[in-house]
Amino acid sequence: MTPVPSRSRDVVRDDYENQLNDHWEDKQNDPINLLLGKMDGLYHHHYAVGDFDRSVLTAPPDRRQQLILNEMHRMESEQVDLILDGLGDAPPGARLLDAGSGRGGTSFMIHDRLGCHVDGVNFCEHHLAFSRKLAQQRGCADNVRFHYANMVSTPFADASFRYVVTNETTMYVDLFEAFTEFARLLQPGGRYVLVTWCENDAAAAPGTSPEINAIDTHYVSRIHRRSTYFRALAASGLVPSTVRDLTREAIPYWELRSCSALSTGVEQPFLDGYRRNRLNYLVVVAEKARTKKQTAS
Ligand code: GPP
Ligand code: MG
Repeated sequence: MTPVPSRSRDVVRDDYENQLNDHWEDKQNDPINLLLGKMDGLYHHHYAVGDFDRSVLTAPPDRRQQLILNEMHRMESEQVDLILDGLGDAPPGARLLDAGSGRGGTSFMIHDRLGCHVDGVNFCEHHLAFSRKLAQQRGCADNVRFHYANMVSTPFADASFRYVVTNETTMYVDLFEAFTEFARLLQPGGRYVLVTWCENDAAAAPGTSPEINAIDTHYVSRIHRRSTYFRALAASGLVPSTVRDLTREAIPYWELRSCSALSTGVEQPFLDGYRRNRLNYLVVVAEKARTKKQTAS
């Protein structure tokens, strides 16, 4: 197995990225993710949409906490359907970039379901070692590879991917930089599927949402405004074909998670942010625009 390199200045480039890298390198004992992943080997670093089985909240006390965790894991795994639906009928073997691949849950699910050849990028070293080991164990290490790289500046050739996905990772990057990179990597007509939480410009002036500030502090993130996503997509030649606002649907997961003994304190800001419509949960599918020359050939 390729060894994971230690922090490189080409990859972790500035003070903010160093701080972010520290945050993730320090987050190695996170039972709310590890205990869920242990159930079936799919370790996620994203949340979920849709309702939960309310009966878990009134289950006998000795079983209740485990049932809550089971339900959270079911929801987090089903959340990947948002991406799979956005990809549509990807031909087997198509190349796909998972930008910000965490411990690999989304990459493995896409590979298992669609047969895509997946490259995940991440600059958290223990996440990389973890996901590479899982790929070996799952017998898919030739087709699901994890690279030490910054998602806004990857080592891949122009037009080498048919698909790019980001599953709740873009709150860590400059969107103009990231989307320019994704457009470079995509083939003409290639597709980008974005799932993210973002600040609703229509509800709050920049920097004035206490919920958003609390979430940013918790995760060392920089939540972007909804309008910034669309400006950055347009500036990069990525043309949205579908936009889904799933803000209401994002609430139940946080209600359930608030009842878990493993809750981390970030639940209330997410609940308040979504309920007050200051935080939005979006799924966007965008295609790379073709140039005149590409259209003619
Ligand atoms: C938190 O997921 C996810 C983010 C802050 C988005 C970026 C994720 C990357 C791996 C880059 P989590 O599952 O780690 O949060 P929690 O521990 O609160 O469940
Ligand atoms: Mg989690």
